[in-house]
Amino acid sequence: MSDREIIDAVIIGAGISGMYQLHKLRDELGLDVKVFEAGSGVGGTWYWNRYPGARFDSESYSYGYSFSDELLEEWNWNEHFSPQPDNLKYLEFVADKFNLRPNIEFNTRVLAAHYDNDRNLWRITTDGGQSTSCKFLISAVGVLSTPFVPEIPGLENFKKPSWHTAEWPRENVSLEGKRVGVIGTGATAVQMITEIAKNVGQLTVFQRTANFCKPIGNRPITEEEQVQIKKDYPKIFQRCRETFGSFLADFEKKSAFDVTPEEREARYEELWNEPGFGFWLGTYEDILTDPKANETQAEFVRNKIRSRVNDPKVAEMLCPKGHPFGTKRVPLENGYYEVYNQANVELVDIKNTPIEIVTEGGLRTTEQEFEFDILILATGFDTVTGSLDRIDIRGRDGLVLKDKWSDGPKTYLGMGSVGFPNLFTVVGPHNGATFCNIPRCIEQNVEWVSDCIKYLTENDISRIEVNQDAEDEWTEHVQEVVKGTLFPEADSWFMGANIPGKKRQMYLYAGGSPLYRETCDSVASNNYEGYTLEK
Ligand code: NA7
Repeated sequence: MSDREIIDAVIIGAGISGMYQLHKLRDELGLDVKVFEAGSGVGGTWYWNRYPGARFDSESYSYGYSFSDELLEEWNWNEHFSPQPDNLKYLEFVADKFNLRPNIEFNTRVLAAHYDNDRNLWRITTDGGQSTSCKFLISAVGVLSTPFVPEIPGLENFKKPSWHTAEWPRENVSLEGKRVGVIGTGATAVQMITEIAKNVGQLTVFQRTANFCKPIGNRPITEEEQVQIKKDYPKIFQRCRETFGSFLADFEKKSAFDVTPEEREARYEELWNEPGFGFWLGTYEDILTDPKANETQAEFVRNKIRSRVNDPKVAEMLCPKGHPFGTKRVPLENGYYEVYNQANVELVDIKNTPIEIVTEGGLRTTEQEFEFDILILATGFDTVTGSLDRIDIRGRDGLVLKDKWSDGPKTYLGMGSVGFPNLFTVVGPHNGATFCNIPRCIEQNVEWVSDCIKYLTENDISRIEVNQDAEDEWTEHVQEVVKGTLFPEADSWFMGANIPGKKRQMYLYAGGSPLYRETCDSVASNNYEGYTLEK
């Protein structure tokens, strides 16, 4: 197979990161760039996740791109927490505004990327059977982009329609009057269940682990607010640069026990009623480190659930008990708990009464048989590493990335790995962008990579590779950061614990966005300390 072409850079994925990376490299550095995208359109997460109820859990105006004043001026968000159809329109608007599509090859999945040591080139093979060689390879594949379908016995036997939430049918499917089964109760399920419960005939939700959810506080943006938001953009983005997770909310600089129980309760109530993530990432600073402090907030949520769900037995099933509050992603909801007060909705605890087998028309637990017309899998993703693992990435001397990471990822800054020269893993494992109001950190990642490529180009450097000691230190630091926190106690996707057989460890960088940004900046200003650069 001969190279179709040799270009400066290939980007894998045309989601929020890939689109901005293309704009930076092509329009600011003047490079010859190609993006390969498996979908038929731009948008990544917001292209694939079309399930009813899908929306931002970040304030819309803190989530969009910040790099273009013109774009900020031209785009109006309709709701404080924008729904998927609007989010996709926004990303399509960005693609048109910056004329990104001509450099994107849609409906094209990257199968392999092999590094040619002699020529210092990456050779990319796609499912179209063609190959492209490039100097720089940037993976922008996202952290929640490989749907996970668990091995539930008999799943292949189900004869009626069934799909994963991230593969919601493009044609309009109506659930009206239908008997629907849903497996999973994560952030996706919480959004979807609330929406579909409005018109399904019968809904059966199979829950393995109850989650701590919190009201989203969404509403339309008024005209006056629109004007104010535009004025406030510099302040909004400045605020996001300073907070731990680049959200508008940030932890208080006090312990949950610095105040009286009454004051604490009042503060929880206030945060509960505020829109967004303040209740999770804007609470007392020891909530995610001190089990006793954590329990005060966990019990507050359980009491809220008990007050909203009529049947005390169902309420207890919905009360999370096996993991600390906030150690799994807190789903934001809008009437989720009240769904279980509907006569046509049933909650089934599959921790105590596991699914034995999926049948042709439903499923059987150890207790009961269920029949549906449609089965929806809201079972999450092979997160963070899943999409990289599915590409045959081979670096120097044929080193296979998936093999190198079989015992957990090893990276420097979550941006690169020893043995893989000229590869940048935007929002990769261990990257600060993984525990972040993601577009804020995507911009940081993309700008850092672009500056680095500019530096290499201007200095005639043909190859950049992570040093072993830098990788060892960062990889250890990523795990160190969560020692002494409660995160390791939860079976979360943060810990890789949602995928059977996956190494259990922290896959995200939880040191906070400001520290991550500072570290990246310092590496760059010290001539890419921790890397070897070769002419
Ligand atoms: P999540 O948060 O990983 O949730 C997946 C759900 O599927 C969760 O309730 C799981 O239960 C359940 N699940 C997974 N495997 C099984 C099996 N084998 N049997 C029964 N139930 C299962 O994915 P989401 O899509 O909701 O959210 C992902 C992220 O997207 C979210 O964090 C936001 O950042 C946006 P479990 O809790 O593992 O017991």
